[in-house]
Amino acid sequence: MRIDVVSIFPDYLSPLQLSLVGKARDAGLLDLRVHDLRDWTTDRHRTVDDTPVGGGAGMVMRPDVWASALDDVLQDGAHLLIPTPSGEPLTQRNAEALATESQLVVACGRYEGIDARVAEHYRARGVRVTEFSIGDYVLNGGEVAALVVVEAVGRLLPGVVGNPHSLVEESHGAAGLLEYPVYTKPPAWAGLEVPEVLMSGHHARIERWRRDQALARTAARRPDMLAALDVGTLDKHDLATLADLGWRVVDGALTRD
Ligand code: JEE
Repeated sequence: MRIDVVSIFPDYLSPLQLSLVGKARDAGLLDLRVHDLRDWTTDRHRTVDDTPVGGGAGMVMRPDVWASALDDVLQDGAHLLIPTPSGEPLTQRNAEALATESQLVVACGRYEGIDARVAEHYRARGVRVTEFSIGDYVLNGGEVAALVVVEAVGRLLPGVVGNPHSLVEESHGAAGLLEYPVYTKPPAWAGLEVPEVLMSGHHARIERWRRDQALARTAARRPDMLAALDVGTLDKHDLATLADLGWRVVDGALTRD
């Protein structure tokens, strides 16, 4: 896969040389190229922004400079990704789909964002364009979102994760619950014990304990995920655990008491 990232702060993307994504690059699975948008400016001051039409705070990135850059970088069949606070949430499902693409181009805006006609223009030309957000908080630009999407996609490329079993486990575990807590040695540390059941060697009891932990964590931290859960994936013991946590099935969906 080829990924191009275009930004006025290309140095912000230097973490991509490291660790997991760096391994994908070294292995030749990922051709990652970072570009400076200002290389496509033509004026003496290398201007990339202008005032918002209709008024308002801040500056907006000019469509002409962006189109010069994107016309050069986009290959046939590319998927253009535009981070924006008003985008659709980036999910593991999106990352899995993006991992099958031949080229991703991430257009990192700054200021108040990129002139909306850029997305419109490339859609009209038949380019797949996704405006996405990494969460409900406001960043200063798209660079951190580019790091996030490159890491999320990069680790899914065949041959990148050291242990392919962990990816299989992920697609199962992604059955709509948060993960159970994990422990390593020593069995006692800082006055805290590893839960007894994990040392029992009793596989069925361990599985049940982990499932209950996942249910309790999800109830406490992500009640939205419980409410959206397919109740058909829950067994009798799950429902008993959830009842103890104050959740029951009403009209085929989990509801808080
Ligand atoms: C791309 C510029 C900064 C700040 C206006 C009005 C928006 C843009 N999850 C995410 N949070 N933030 C981004 C993101 C931020 C960006 C750009 C992505 C380009 N900025 C910027 C403020 C505003 N605000 C009030 O509502 C919130 C616009 C992002 C992602 N992905």
